[in-house]
Amino acid sequence: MNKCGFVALIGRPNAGKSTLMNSILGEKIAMVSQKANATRKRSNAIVMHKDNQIIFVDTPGLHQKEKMLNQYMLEEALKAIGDCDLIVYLAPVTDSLEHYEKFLEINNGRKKHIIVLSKIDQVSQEKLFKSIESYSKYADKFEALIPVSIARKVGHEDLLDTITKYLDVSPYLYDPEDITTEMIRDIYKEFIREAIFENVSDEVPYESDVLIDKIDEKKGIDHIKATIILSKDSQKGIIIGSGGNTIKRIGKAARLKIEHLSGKKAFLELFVSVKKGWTTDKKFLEEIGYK
Ligand SMILES: Nc1nc2c(ncn2[C@@H]2O[C@H](COP(=O)(O)OP(=O)(O)O)[C@@H](O)[C@H]2O)c(=O)[nH]1
Ligand SMILES: [Mg+2]
Repeated sequence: MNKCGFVALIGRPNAGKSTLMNSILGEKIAMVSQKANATRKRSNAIVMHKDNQIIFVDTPGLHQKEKMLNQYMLEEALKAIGDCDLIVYLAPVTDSLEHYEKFLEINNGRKKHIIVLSKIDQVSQEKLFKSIESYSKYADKFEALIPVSIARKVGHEDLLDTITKYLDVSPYLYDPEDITTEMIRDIYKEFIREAIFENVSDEVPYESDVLIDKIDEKKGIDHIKATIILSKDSQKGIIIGSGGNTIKRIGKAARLKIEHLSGKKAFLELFVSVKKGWTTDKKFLEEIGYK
């Protein structure tokens, strides 16, 4: 009698959702960044736990929707709530209850949820207990509250056991050998975007995207061509850097992530192209997959 179901990871940007998903999977497939709003699309990880299959759906996070791209990102999170069997709501232990209350409003009792208090390595025991206590006010709203630290690898087993408890008996939906239903090109795209977030600051990462033009799988080495899309001409110099230094660093960082996942050598060729104001260009957003 195995269980199987979809679990949406919901929480504000930077709560640690992507980190948690990667850490549970033990493979890195979702991008993690110190900067908020790095995750744009839903992605998933298929995790086998004691013969049960949990499909985690990582989301861009709940946030205000000013820009069209942000609006898309919020909708992605809402869709994940609609499609899942259970929500894991991530709250950094230092957050006030305000974010959680907003989530309660959005979810409106539609789906059951477990609260994960994340980043507990950042506070004292005393602060942790205080935080747990503050959530007890809403004890009738959530199924369980689990403190987790990815940095200290605390809470995983407990979380997976608890999730399993709230899933239904069901045949596996995916091959237990698979780790994700993502296309490899979507994962590579996220690796390059993550490398951009790591290497350039200010608005450039937010106003850039990546298109994978070609993946040529050759014996012993994969040849990947990708284009970095920017929204202003002035961003070109920033991405390329003096003597091409920045784009070289981006390319190297992304290549290492790709090689780590594929277990193979990779040759990554990066191009740069400017598409003025793309983050508010509905047609172009659709063209590159934000439908
Ligand atoms: N100290 C600490 N930092 C964490 C933990 N989990 C995530 N982070 C950091 O929090 C930041 C945001 O993480 P990310 O997974 O991208 O958040 P997301 O926007 O919710 O997907 C990153 O810099 C992570 O390294 C944790 O358990 N402890
Ligand atoms: Mg994320």
